Amino acid sequence: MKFHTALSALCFSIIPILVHSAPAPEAKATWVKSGRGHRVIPHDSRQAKRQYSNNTSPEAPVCGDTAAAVTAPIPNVWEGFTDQEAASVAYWLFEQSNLNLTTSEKAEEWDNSVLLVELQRPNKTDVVAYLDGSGPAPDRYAHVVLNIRATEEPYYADILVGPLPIVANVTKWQPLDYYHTRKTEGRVRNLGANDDTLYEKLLYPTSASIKDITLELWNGTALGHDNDTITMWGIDPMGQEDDRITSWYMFVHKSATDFDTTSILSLGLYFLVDQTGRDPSQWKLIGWFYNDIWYDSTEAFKDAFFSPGFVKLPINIDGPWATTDQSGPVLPMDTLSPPMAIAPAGSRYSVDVNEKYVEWMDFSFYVGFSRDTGLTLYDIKYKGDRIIYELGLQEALAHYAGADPYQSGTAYLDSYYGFGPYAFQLVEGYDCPAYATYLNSSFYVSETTHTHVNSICLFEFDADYPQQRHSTTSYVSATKNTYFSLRSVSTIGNYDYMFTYSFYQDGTVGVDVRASGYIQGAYYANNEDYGWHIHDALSGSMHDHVLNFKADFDILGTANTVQLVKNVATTETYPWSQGKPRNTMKLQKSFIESEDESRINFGENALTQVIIVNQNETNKYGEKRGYRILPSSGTAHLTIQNSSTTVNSANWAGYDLQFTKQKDTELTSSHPYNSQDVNDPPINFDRFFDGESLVQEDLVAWINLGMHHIPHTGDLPNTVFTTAHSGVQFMPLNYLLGDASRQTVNQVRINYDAGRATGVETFGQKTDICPLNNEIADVNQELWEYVGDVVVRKYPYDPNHPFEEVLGVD
Ligand SMILES: *[C@@H]1O[C@H](CO)[C@@H](O)[C@H](O)[C@H]1NC(C)=O
Ligand SMILES: *[C@@H]1O[C@H](CO)[C@@H](O)[C@H](O)[C@H]1NC(C)=O
Ligand SMILES: *[C@@H]1O[C@H](CO)[C@@H](O)[C@H](O)[C@H]1NC(C)=O
Ligand SMILES: *[C@@H]1O[C@H](CO)[C@@H](O)[C@H](O)[C@H]1NC(C)=O
Ligand SMILES: *[C@@H]1O[C@H](CO)[C@@H](O)[C@H](O)[C@H]1NC(C)=O
Ligand SMILES: *[C@@H]1O[C@H](CO)[C@@H](O)[C@H](O)[C@H]1NC(C)=O
Ligand SMILES: *[C@@H]1O[C@H](CO)[C@@H](O)[C@H](O)[C@H]1NC(C)=O
Ligand SMILES: *[C@@H]1O[C@H](CO)[C@@H](O)[C@H](O)[C@H]1NC(C)=O
Ligand SMILES: *[C@@H]1O[C@H](CO)[C@@H](O)[C@H](O)[C@H]1NC(C)=O
Ligand SMILES: [Cu+2]
Repeated sequence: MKFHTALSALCFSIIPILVHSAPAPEAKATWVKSGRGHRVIPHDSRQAKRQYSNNTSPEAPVCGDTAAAVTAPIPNVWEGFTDQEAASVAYWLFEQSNLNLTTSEKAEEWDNSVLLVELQRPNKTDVVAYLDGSGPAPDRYAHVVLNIRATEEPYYADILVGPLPIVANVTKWQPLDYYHTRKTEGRVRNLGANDDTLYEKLLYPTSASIKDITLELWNGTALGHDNDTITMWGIDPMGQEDDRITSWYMFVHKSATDFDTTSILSLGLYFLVDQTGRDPSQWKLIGWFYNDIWYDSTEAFKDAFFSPGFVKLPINIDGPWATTDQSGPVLPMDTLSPPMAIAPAGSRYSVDVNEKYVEWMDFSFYVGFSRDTGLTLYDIKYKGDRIIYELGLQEALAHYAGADPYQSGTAYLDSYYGFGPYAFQLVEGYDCPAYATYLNSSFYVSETTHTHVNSICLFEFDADYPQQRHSTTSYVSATKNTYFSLRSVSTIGNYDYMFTYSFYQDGTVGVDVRASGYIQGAYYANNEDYGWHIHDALSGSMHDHVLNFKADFDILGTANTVQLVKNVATTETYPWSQGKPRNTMKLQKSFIESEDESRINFGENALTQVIIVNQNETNKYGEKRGYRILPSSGTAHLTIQNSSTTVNSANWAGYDLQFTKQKDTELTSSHPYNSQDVNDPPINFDRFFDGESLVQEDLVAWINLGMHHIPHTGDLPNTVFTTAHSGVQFMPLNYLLGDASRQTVNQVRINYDAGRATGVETFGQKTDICPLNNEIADVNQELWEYVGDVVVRKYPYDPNHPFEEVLGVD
């Protein structure tokens, strides 16, 4: 989450490094590439040896088959703009002389520019009518974010342009703030408008003023030269107390290798500046902090530093310890190819690539993608009924703490940087199985559309355990656990978040987030109470990750209620207990009546079940049909109460689960510019809670996943996905009359008697498999097809020459 502050949110200096350690293998002549780069293995390759049953169809399936084609029942109303649409909006904006826009390429700190042109997703009220066939397709509007800097008080402006298509002299724009809790015509102050000047006029001169000290401590300088070996990182969010804008800066070593190591090379010297306003002459240094001692001037710091007895602390130096390449002795047999997943019959799901619509077994859904939050799933249906209207990330908070002011002041709200722009191409065979189907994602930046090819993957996977089994003295039955996943990874600065949405044959839907990449380490001095000492002068700085997801449930319609069912210890006397009390347990069932009681935690000892039910949809036994929300891996909400750092900008972070009545005006729990005004942010989630009834209403669940992360030596060089994992599941509860997974034929019953199998029932499974011989060798070949970005210029836009080869756009 850490960026050099001089980089704007839309800078792309952080591109994954692909280290080519071996020459590209020669492409083999037998490989036929399909349009999407998926392998098509010739049919005359070696046939699979083993046949498992007699159900052999005459046509052998093909390995690496992409998803079957399907046509979405209705067009995807959440899908982003076509190149043409985005270009037309960009043209129109630049024609509006009152907006006084400068193209991003030319824009400097005192020019207005366009930061975003994106589809404004339509209101649920309009979409549901359309989905259900009782209303027209919703109008399309553009959500535009302007960076207004040709003024003393720079601000970001959310505006709405439309309806589309653009009609000259007819199309209008209006402020967009109907889903903000603070009504300021969509305007949010921009605290980063002066970033370039700030380095030039304040930070480098400050660093230069103690050049003698930086040279003596670290043999380096931070002066803004290419040969600087150290640099300065500012806190996010900036200090915003008493109408002053302040920031702490920390010295760090720049990476001395090609690896992204800077976030673990802190040097332990900090300074505080007042950077309020746009006039550099008003900016000033407030003081220095080193080894737990505060100096209120540069002079005081220098006097102390050059006095006898000044304690100089050790430093963090880049080296092999910080790089991720293979190191250490090769483990026994580890050079042999490990087990790998294959799809022996090709894909078993269908995708409408144009509409980003997916069908797998009894599930279907649409995929949306946005700059702020990346992937969102819409209109998730199970067995023909919508169960969730919208499911997606809202915001990710990484809230640090420490005895030093840098860690104490850091609480990243990552939608500021955007999950969309950082959802890079996935690595086939590593991020997703090699046979997965891939979709592209696109986002607008600087009058271009960037496409990250193959940045969303879809695949079936076989869990390493069956979903059902039972043994008796005469038979054993077991069912394969095949599930379906949709995945993307967003690398926000030093950290990589992997988001996975999974669908299971019993009707369960899962959401998982995993974290990897480089930690933001703290300088170790005096931080014993805030982390572990994990390298020479490095502390694994404690922090809470809290990631908020919106799940707009529609269980058999929109009239839903949250039911709580709690196991409680009790002492009961029963008619049969002959007057003797018995210490036992029973259920306590209740409903959440209103938003006054809808902010809850999963609770101690997993005693409480949280279920979204439709009270009017009971099954034949009179039980309400519903979906239960349960953690599937640890979850977390924010430890800190009433944070001094985030103030009102992350009020969604304090509970595991929060329920509100769905409203078009309460669209998102967070706003990407909440960090710009933490006291009075554009969206203050607390304001959603105004006592409304939640009984048989359209409900939204705001669910927090997260981890209390205290990095230890095992987080070096990178945190591992293995344990940095949080997950939640939505499980059908009394929803159907039995377990839906009985429908799969991928189960077996083996009868046996007297030590022999007497019958094997495989329920009509087909076991044809495609030839597998080239599978493993091909995976490495695929890695050479990693391409990164594709960029389409929107202004000026030339449909005949749409592509610009740009990698690492700055
Ligand atoms: C295939 O079918 C034949 C004839 O029906 C049967 O004898 C044989 O056991 C079957 N093989 C398998 C593997 O099921
Ligand atoms: C328009 O923006 C330019 C900078 O790009 C600025 O100099 C000028 O004053 C602005 N004009 C108005 C009318 O705001
Ligand atoms: C839009 O209005 C301007 C000025 O009022 C006029 O010159 C132009 O022709 C109009 N364009 C269209 C497409 O009507
Ligand atoms: C200090 O840095 C300079 C220039 O980067 C380098 O040439 C020199 O070897 C360094 N000295 C030490 C003691 O590391
Ligand atoms: C670093 O670069 C600056 C400016 O280009 C130059 O003046 C200085 O001598 C260089 N320092 C070293 C140690 O190479
Ligand atoms: C992804 O983008 C690339 C490059 O523009 C294109 O060739 C490919 O067809 C796209 N894939 C999909 C699934 O749309
Ligand atoms: C739903 O059930 C409640 C009683 O639980 C009843 O009052 C109400 O009319 C029902 N609504 C519908 C739409 O059936
Ligand atoms: C939160 O902290 C601030 C500053 O310490 C204090 O003024 C405010 O009353 C606190 N609010 C709550 C709800 O505790
Ligand atoms: C969406 O709903 C909001 C809040 O009711 C309303 O202000 C806005 O105009 C609606 N948008 C459209 C396109 O109807
Ligand atoms: Cu972490």
